[in-house]
Amino acid sequence: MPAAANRYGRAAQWRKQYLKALTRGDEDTARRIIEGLARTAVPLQQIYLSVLRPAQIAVGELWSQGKLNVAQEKLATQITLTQMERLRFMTNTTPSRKQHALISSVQDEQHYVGAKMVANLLALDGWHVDFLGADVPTKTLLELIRKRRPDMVGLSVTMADHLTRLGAALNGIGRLTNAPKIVVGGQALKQRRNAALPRDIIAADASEAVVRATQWLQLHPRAASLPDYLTQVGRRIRELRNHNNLTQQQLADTTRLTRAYIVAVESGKQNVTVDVLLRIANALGVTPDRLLAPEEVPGEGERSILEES
Ligand code: B12
Repeated sequence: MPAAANRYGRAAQWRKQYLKALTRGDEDTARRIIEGLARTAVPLQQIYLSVLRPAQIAVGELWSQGKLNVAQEKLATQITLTQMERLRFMTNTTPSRKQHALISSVQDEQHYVGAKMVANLLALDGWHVDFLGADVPTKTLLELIRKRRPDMVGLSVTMADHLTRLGAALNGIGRLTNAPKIVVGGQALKQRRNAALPRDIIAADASEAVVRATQWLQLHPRAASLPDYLTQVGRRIRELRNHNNLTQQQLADTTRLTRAYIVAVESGKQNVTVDVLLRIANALGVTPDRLLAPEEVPGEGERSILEES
């Protein structure tokens, strides 16, 4: 098995073990798992999005099933936040550009792990970052933005009840002279089609926030490597196929390709021609650019680690 595949296969196992450590409140084991991943050169972004985030979501599921209480949920979250910081310090995050981002959760919003991920990934990308954390009163947020004049403001909202707070903050920022770019994210915006917000300011996850930020400010538009790009396109196709309730075989039949070919495309192992891309896009009811753009599929359900075999 190629080193990378092996590494990511092990990452899936470690994800389960990490969740187990969280549910036991076992910080030592959690730390060892994360250190192990970092040592085998799994990128910080991957650890955040493929290990820590799913584990936190699974903790939420266990809490809602009454299997963990609030104290255990809080302990798990503190363990995760500690690992995030440790990873940040293990990686060089000295600001290497003059761009400045300010990241915050909206007023009343107590959740801030996602916002912290965005802040840390931007720092890793060389940004100066002010991270404000949870429940920042809108009035004081606006005052600070006026004072510190960030190039970009990132706002996080998890609970749908707090979307009005987000609206108030956006209105306030919009009225500032030389208003900064805005990016918003968080679970309350998952159904982005339903959100009464300009689509282009919503980012699906922390890594997309970084991509958007670099595009907007025309910072080093990063040329993704071909394998990375194919993986991204493959993932998008799989998400859209699931969204359309199609099996790989059904997609293969409609596109006159084989199932093995679809498997290879979805796993980023197959470089596709424009002809194939068009056929797949047509079968999925989208334009080809939807397959190429780094964008979340609305309504796509994530598989929980609790269900992973
Ligand atoms: C830990 C936790 C808490 C902690 C938060 C502590 C902290 N420091 O953050 C505490 C105990 C305070 C808490 C409180 C509550 N919680 Co809570 N909580 C969670 C839990 C288990 C984990 C959150 C987390 O760490 N997620 C991991 C992060 C990384 O994911 P994320 O936030 O989605 O972030 C990603 C993206 O959304 C995006 N993103 C996020 N922010 C931003 C910002 C920008 C700019 C961008 C670009 C992207 C972006 O990027 C991130 C990385 O990809 C979740 C479970 C879950 N599904 O997430 C429940 C959960 C969110 N909580 C829930 C509930 C119900 C509550 C309470 C109402 C419980 C109560 N009755 O008191 C309160 C609400 C408090 C409030 N007023 O906000 C529900 C929400 C259900 C719903 N949608 O209505 C969940 C889903 C649990 C569940 N399964 O039912 N909670």
